[in-house]
Amino acid sequence: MIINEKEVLNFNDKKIVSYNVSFENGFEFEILNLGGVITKIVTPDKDNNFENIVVGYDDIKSYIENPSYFGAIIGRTSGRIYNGKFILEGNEFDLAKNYNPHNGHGGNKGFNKKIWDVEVIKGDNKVDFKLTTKSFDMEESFPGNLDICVNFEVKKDFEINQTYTVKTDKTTLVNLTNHTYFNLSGDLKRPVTTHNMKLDSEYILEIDETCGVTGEKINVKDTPFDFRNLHNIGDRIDSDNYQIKLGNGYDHPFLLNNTREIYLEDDISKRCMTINTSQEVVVVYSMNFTDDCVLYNKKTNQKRFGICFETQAPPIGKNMSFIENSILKKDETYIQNTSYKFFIK
Ligand code: G6D
Repeated sequence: MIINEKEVLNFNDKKIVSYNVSFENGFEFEILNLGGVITKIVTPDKDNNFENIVVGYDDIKSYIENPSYFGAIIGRTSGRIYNGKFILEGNEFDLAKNYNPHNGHGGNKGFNKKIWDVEVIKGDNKVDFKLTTKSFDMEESFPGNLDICVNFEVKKDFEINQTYTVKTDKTTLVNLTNHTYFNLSGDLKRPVTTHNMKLDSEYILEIDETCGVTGEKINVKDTPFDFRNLHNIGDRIDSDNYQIKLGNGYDHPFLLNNTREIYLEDDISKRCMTINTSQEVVVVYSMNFTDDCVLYNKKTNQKRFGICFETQAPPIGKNMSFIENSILKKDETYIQNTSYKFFIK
């Protein structure tokens, strides 16, 4: 295996560094210290063409703003916190309403904007990329000093295991995820509407017209959200379903059943992946909006060119619904895992 560290940008006197591992079998992974952004996951298609299966920008400078959170670690919290406020132990906290009228993805300067410390630990047929950082008391108006570690164990046999660990010195909210957009066609050849997905989930969390979670569940039976059997992603993505219209596609938290496994395949390249997680929810986001940045396929039309599986606790909805799922107390350790496995059908 070849491990490569490279300064790719100097921004405000901060070094943006990429960390890359490529194995003898062609599997390749690359991550930035900026936001823990995954810029490359390279796997073979049925004809052994090795191509990138994550969405990314053409110009590395686009990752400074990264309006779509490509590949980034999301925190302190994921998704929207309804009305950008919460009450914890009798104290009210007012957050940035960057997802007006809600707070989203940790606020104006969430974990996707941090320059993480990166330790590269070489093992037998694997490399651990150990990302650590701190978040200080009242940073983005959240209480508590946090020590955060996100470890990416990248194994030669096309596997990536993420472990998220957080400790706090006072009761706070923590709900981390990864915001990688996957596209199994390889090098963004085709939109993900050509992919098929299987997801063991009977309920989604209802969103309202502000895309905030209402606190109610909706059974997926006879809806475009039923992926309990393998189903094409594009088939119902623009259907006349109220929740689909509110999200402008898929942008909903799915409550995972006990298997907590998601399967994605591309019938043309025959690339497949499974996601397994300790988390109780996955927000499936079908890239329903585009930002103005150019992708590495030199295109700006990004709509539906990626799909995110934001494994997490349920977003905090109306009337602080689900807040208990994101509370971390001083004597507790937040620890969650999500793994990716890539293979050919
Ligand atoms: C949109 O509503 C979606 C979010 O879920 C997503 O994370 C973001 O775009 C990138 O706001």
